[in-house]
Amino acid sequence: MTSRRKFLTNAGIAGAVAASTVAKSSLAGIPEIVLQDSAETMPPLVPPNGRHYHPVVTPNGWSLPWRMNAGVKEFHLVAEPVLREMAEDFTAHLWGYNGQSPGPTIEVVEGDKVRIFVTNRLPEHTSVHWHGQRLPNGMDGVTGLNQPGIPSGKTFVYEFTARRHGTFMYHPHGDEMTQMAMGMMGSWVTHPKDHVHDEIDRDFCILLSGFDIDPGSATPKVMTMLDFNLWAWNSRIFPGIDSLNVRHNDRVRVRIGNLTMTNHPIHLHGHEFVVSGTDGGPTSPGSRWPEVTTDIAVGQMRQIDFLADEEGDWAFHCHKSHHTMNAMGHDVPTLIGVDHREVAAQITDLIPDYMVMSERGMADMTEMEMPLPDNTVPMMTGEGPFGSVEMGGMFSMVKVRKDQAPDDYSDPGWFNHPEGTVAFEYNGPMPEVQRSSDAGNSSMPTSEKANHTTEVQVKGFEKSG
Ligand SMILES: [Cu+2]
Repeated sequence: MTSRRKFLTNAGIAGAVAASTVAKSSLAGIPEIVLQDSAETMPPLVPPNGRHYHPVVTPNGWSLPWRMNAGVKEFHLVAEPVLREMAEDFTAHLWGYNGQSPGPTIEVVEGDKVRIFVTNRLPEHTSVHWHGQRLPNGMDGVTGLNQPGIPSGKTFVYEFTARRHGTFMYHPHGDEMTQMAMGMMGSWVTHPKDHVHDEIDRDFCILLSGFDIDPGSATPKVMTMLDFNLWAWNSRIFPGIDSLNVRHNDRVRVRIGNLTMTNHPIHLHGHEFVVSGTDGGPTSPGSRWPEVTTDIAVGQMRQIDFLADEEGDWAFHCHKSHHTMNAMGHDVPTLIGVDHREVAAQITDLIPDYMVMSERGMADMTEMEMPLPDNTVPMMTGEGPFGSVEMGGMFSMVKVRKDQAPDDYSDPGWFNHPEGTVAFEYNGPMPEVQRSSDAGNSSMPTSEKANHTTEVQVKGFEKSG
């Protein structure tokens, strides 16, 4: 989590970057390259020029500064290999833009004329597709179809007007499978030119991505089709994903784009939201209904809005339980000798029914007693105020606080529950077990199988009297 002190330091750096890139002396040639070497959440980039808008915050990310050149907003994206800290003690060798994966969020206003210089520092050609935008066909970025690929070392220029407002993405459209598996993608927000957007107090941007990186290694396997083992938000995995920190009664918007190879049902605890926008733009108010989970299909964007009117630390995560786990470490050859599970796997080859891993559920896996290889995050982890959260991957929190200052996005720490509002242990007598014999009138008849009961004895659990 981003500490308050670190966050303020970063606020200073981001402010300086934004100011320096609009220096009048540099208004010739190509815009300077702004790199980001931190995976911390940067504060919103308040527009230094152009039309006013309410900027977004990209958790564990940042927005790209621009320069204004004769009425055109000019950005400079650099496609390049990057080192991305996906969580503490785990850094991946990815490809991205301007120092990080995902690339910086690009924010413009509806009607803005935009020029994006794309410099390719990858070892192969690339291109950028501006997913969801209305633009001239030759600016759509499909290698071979709309343009030649941008060769290594070359810079191409894309020019178009941001014609409609909404949530967009950008990603390569040349050797797409490799380049997206390596983390090349970014968010794009076109703010409306009227101030509809001011109805929102906090606006967050999250890109969903999937990686296949073996424990102990650092480079994704790019040939993987479906069996990804790391599920990321903005190329971060829990417990590395910063929480979304808001003030009580804030109107909160979260824009989520899916550039993985599967769908993600994104679930918010404690509140209902509406889908206020899709890939195609804002939904009409009459078409919205309250939900607590919305499924985001491959290639889609969803914009959800809710009123943060319940204080606390609310889980916010993908509801596919395998997507809230990190890579499993039990089949890693380097662990042989200390890992009883590895032995179990070999025994399983001889005795198929032999089981050791989940005798008592998987919670034991949380705090693995064996040493992990270097550069790896445990499968289920994350220390909360009551113990391990037993999560990984696509999991974060929305922290709602009465005393969060309006412009403060920093982590307020754990929620201080009012007395008597936390689930507690019952210590009284247990009633006798009563079995229901009322099958009802319309139940299906049971089969005529011999009725026998198998009692499972779990070692270490004595029957309580
Ligand atoms: Cu998911």
